[in-house]
Amino acid sequence: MIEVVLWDCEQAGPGAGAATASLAALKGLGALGVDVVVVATADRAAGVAADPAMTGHAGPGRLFVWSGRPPQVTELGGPGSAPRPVVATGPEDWARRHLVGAGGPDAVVSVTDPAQVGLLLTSPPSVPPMVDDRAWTLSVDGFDQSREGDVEAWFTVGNGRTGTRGSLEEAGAASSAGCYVAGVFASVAGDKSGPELAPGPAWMHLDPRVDGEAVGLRPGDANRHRRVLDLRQATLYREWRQPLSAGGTWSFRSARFASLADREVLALVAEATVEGDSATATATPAIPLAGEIPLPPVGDLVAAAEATRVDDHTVLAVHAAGGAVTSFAVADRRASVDGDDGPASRVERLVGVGRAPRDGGDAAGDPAPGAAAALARATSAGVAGVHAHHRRAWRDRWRGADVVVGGDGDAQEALRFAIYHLISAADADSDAASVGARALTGPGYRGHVFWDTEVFVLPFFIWTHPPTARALLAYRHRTLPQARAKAARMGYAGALYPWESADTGEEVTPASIDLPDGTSLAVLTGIQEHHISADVAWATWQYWQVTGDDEFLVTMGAELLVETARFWASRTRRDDDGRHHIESVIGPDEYHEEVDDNAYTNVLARWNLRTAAEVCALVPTLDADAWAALAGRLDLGPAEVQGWETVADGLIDGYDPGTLLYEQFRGFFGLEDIRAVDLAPRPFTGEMIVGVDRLRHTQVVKQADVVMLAHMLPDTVDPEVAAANYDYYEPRTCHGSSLSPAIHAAVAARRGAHDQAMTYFRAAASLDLRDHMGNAAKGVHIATMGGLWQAAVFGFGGVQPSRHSVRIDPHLPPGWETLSFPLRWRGTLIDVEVTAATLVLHLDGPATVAVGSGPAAQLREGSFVARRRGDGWSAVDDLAGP
Ligand code: IFM
Repeated sequence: MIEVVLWDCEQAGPGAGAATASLAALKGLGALGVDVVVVATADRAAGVAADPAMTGHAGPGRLFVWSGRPPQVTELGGPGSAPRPVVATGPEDWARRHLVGAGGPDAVVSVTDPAQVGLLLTSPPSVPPMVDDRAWTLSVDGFDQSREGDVEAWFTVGNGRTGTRGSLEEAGAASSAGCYVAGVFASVAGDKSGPELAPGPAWMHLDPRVDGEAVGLRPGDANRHRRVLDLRQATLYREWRQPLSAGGTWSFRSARFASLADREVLALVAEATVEGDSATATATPAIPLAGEIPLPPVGDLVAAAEATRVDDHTVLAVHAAGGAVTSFAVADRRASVDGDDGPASRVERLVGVGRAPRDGGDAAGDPAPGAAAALARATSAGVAGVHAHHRRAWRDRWRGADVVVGGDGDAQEALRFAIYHLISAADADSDAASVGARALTGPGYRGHVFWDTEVFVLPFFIWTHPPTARALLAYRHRTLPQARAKAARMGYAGALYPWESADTGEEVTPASIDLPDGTSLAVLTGIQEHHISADVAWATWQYWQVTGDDEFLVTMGAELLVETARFWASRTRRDDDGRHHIESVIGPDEYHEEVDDNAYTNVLARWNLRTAAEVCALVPTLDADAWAALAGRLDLGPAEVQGWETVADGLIDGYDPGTLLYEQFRGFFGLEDIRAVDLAPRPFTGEMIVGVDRLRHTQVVKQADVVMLAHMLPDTVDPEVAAANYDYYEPRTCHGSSLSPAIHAAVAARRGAHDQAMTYFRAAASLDLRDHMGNAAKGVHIATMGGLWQAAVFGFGGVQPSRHSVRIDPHLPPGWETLSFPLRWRGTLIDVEVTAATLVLHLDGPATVAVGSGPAAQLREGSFVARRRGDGWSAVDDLAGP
């Protein structure tokens, strides 16, 4: 797919008197989201930039002028349109590095006249062509009812505001179609399982018919059925050809997406043809209109649902139990066209989405006007225009996030699948919702938000798209009152975040769950799993360290850190000997409940207390007035901050310097020492293999617990200690939680234990794609997606932030010939390219970077190289140097 056109205007120039065809093509390319780089000599560049003919270009594609020796680039009409010197060997190199990243082979093309490409692109087919590039697609051929739920989850198209499962347009028996709107939960009075993401209308529904007869996909007679998720364009394609009982062949193509450029817009294009023999030659395929979209049934979750016709569109309103409302404004443009193989029926469907969560959030009242306004925006752009803006938005996101692995196609596929779902999961423009454990890809965990978001998902956004990370932290800031209320209810100060939350930020963890044998099992996580407060604090600090967003620290971050520190100060108990303890908690390993001094909880609580104290000293230097106001509002004085230091110094952490081991909690080493690795092939569920009653008396661990510490606090848990604890706990861990394998991969990769790292990386990579946990149909495990990215970037890439610099110390596993990824460090984009022998960094601005175990160096914009020296790396040299 062409993404950038390099137009060498020296051959057919656009200067004074640009050819009309070229200008029209230029605008056409821009409208399709294609960037154009006009390549001019230095003397002509200024003239080109000033040519009025160049200013009629309205995007979403961008327009640049490249001039050589020394090379510089001007973005016409872009931010600061002055020429900017660039480091690149030529315009193509620059375009790949700055505009498309890895892209596809035909992403950048050079022409002497843009009309050459413009003619190809200005009238795209109504259903965009499917791409067939394994590096950028996930495809499923045929139709297997038993896997359909998994496929629906994998093929979700989402933009953080909405998520639509990849169900067939005509649904079918095996389908659990779902469309969710972030933050819109149904709440049924008396339902002890808490609120649940409310079902939306199946807006992508079509009811294909031939001469009034429904056409359905039947497993046996689907002679060609293929679905392709194009990860780069975030578009789901389908092609289906099937013999009809009356003779002839039904042929159908569709494409759908959730716009990333305008999160309130969804789109679907479908085209059906009947290729007839004599009996069906005149048959008319039909795709019924939006008025026939099924609404979710009125029942427990849905109080009312109605479809009304307003002007030229249909409005589908769903009133969820408890007060949340969604409105979908749907317009179909329908046409009968002459397809290549006979008369075709075509539908172009645009949808505007509005939402009003139960309360809180950023939308209230009637969501219908918002939906109608979104539909009007989409209609004026048209499907092709909406798609162009969407592709453009995704291209920018991939440019800032793509991880490229050379030599390992499976790892590449898994990483791009993970990044696709991460970007699809979160909304940078709103704090009305956060990312649920299965994002918006299925009903798993009812859409509830766990620590998965802060510890597993947020790091990806912190390093690749800070506005999204900030929005997710803003959700925690918005819900501080509920976290304070939970702490107060339990007799503590500060903020105790709910173990599970939904739209309002209240604790929504179920109190119990019903077991198949009719008994009920108490769920204690909502009462005892308190580490989530420190997890939120950790993510807050990570965000500030990596972005340097002082305004966030002053307006939100400091309050989050102070209130969570206050919680820990009140949560500890002081012994007569002056040591502090945290009792009756559940750590990440949920097989052991009600434990005392869980190492993970205590070490993070200590870190939280100390970091909050540091922030109390730092923020006054950033904005004294804002700090005075905050300290006044929170009634915070120096004595309280001093008290945090005392508690932190006294906190027991279970660490034994003799063995280098952290005891997971007090008494853990005295439990029956059976090892998960000796019991059954992992992963397994501890309750099933060990037995519910015995499990808590053993050292079998559900998921990374002490090992999490090594991952999250590498400055506290040094490499030798990390290795000792990994070696102790890894064989005892059964990975009964999907969160575990990727973290083991990251920790093993960081110490250079490549076999273990790759085993766990592959386990995490196949968790959803091979359905290792048996529940992929309920939605993709978004924490695993974030964990995979962390395993690649923090593990194999060896990236680690510190207060003043970013350290990069890669360890490539055998089989990975190259590993490349972009990072955003304090506003500077750093492209990291690793091979066995070299580490190359391209910076688009200044940054303080440490390589290997060396000291930090101040680097400026440019390209730098370090070379492998034994186990480590040399200092960096200027790549352009001798
Ligand atoms: O947050 C996790 C928890 O750590 C283990 N059980 C599943 C939750 C949601 O993914």
